[in-house]
Amino acid sequence: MKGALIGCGFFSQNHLHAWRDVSGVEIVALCDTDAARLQTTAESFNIRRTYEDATELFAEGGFDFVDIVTTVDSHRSLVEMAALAGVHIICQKPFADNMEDARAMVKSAKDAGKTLMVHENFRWQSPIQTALQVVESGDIGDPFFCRVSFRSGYDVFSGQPYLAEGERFIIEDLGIHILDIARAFLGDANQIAATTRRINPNINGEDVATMLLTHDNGGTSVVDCSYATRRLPETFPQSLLEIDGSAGTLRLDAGYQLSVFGKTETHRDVSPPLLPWAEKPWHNIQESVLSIQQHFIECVQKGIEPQTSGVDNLKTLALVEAAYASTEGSCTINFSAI
Ligand code: NAD
Ligand code: 89V
Repeated sequence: MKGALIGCGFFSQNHLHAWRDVSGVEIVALCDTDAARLQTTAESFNIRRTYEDATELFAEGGFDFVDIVTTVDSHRSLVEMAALAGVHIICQKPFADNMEDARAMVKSAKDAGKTLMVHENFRWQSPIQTALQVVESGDIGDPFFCRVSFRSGYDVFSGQPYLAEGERFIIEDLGIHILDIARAFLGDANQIAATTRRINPNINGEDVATMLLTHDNGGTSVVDCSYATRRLPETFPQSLLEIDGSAGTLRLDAGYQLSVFGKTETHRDVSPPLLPWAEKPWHNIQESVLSIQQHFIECVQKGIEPQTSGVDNLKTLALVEAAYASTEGSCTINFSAI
């Protein structure tokens, strides 16, 4: 399959390395409004066709799917262009910063009969996948409580300066991943209550958030995230898990240490592999980029719905919107309201 990639910034380099590792896929064209970034990336990855304007990229075509790796404000126009051009779409998170844009993008892909997947990669991290397999095996019985915790003092702003600028920060950028992990373990949620703080005076948005979710199956999740937590060892970018089930417990502790106390009792190191192009501590995220892109291609080839499809992601985005609404109104938000 041939692909085009739009957005040659910080994170796209991981996508491009990972695409090289997906068998049967070739990225044939690149697009970025920033000519210098476009040129450097084209040279690094030896990609001949380059475009500064996405309309020209789609007009010339010659690819089966597009990988959109721009920040959120350009997603709707690019997804709609891609759908009109009749190509499959994988788009980075946050998919949208409002539900109206998100629903419009889902509709455009549906009308075009093309696959639309959101690059929601945290649930694809291999330690999280291993934990999901344990829970799905029934080893700890029916899960009734889940805590997903991401607390770090890592300086994300040097690589991604735009994160310091927006009115919204941690729930929209990072909490979105952690909420998606809670959904992967306990299913859809119908209620959320959230509190936020801004500790770092040099950014505009919130850098600490604590969220309490009620799931449709009666389960409860606590989803907590912070970029204001100086700790040793620094755990960036690990999501730690505490899952209690009717027949046991699962813990994913710092350093990728997985303990299961259920029908079996095991302690395992589930550290992600360091891919040849990856570097610590990002290797956990980088490996998940490869896994999610492989999943996208498999789904397109088999004609099946990806796990984190556009439709599925509406539920994660609704949690993000409800979390902000909860902090604004100091109240619990019921999902029928979103
Ligand atoms: P970036 O600002 O470094 O790069 C974005 C690039 O897109 C820029 O080069 C910009 O010129 C280009 N661009 C913007 N609008 C365009 C348009 N209409 N047409 C063509 N090019 C356009 O941003 P980044 O840090 O690479 O982040 C990109 C996205 O990836 C963000 O949504 C971010 O949240 C996400 N991200 C995800 C992860 C993850 O683990 N899933 C990690 C980091 C970033
Ligand atoms: O995944 C992300 O979107 C990144 C990071 C992990 C640094 O928060 O912004």
